[in-house]
Amino acid sequence: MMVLRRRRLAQAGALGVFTATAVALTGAPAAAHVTVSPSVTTAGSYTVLTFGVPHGCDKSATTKVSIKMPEQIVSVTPTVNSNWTVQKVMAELNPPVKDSHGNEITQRVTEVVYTAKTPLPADLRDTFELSLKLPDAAGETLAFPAVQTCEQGETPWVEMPAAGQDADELEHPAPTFVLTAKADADAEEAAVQPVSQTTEEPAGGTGVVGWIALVLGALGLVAGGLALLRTRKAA
Ligand SMILES: [Cu+2]
Repeated sequence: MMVLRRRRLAQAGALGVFTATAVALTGAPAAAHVTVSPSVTTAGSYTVLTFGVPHGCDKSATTKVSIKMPEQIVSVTPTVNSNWTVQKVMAELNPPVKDSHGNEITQRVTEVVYTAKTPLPADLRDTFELSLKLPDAAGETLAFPAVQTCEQGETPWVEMPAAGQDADELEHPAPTFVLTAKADADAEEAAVQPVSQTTEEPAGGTGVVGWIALVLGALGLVAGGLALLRTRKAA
């Protein structure tokens, strides 16, 4: 009796684990929305933003993706993608600003539009990379509202969470990320410094070994040369 009950309990436990895993796995697609992955998030630095389009509008293939730029971003260099044509939508900048080379910029990029040469099937993924300079506003959230147009319908990835709300609760969250402070980036970099670059050459360390190897190598050469000479003489 006791054994039977224990077996039932174990089976129930296993079933529980299986179900939890299944739910977690099935939940994954919902989280795979149009997102942005910055190469760096450091305020004021250059970065490459990768926008991923992991699925269509329900079962419909994607024909166009337009990505809006935050106000603070002035110029953008989109990466070409052979499946798509790319267009930059410009707007007047009033007043004009100066770029890092002192050149006057009178227009800013408000939107980047990728149009499919052949529609992207709903079960395939593609990515778009934009190179740009991040604004000097550490701690600020940058949002890139994107509209995904499909053969049937469209999906506006433009929702922003209310204060204190988790973006995961939104059905169509806008791609966003938070700018980080340069100090954090420097600290992070210092933390991952490879040992070899920071430490002094240990006394009697690898330098000496190097010298020995060199001398031995030279000796080997000389010996080899002598042997060659000897054989030639003998011949
Ligand atoms: Cu999704």
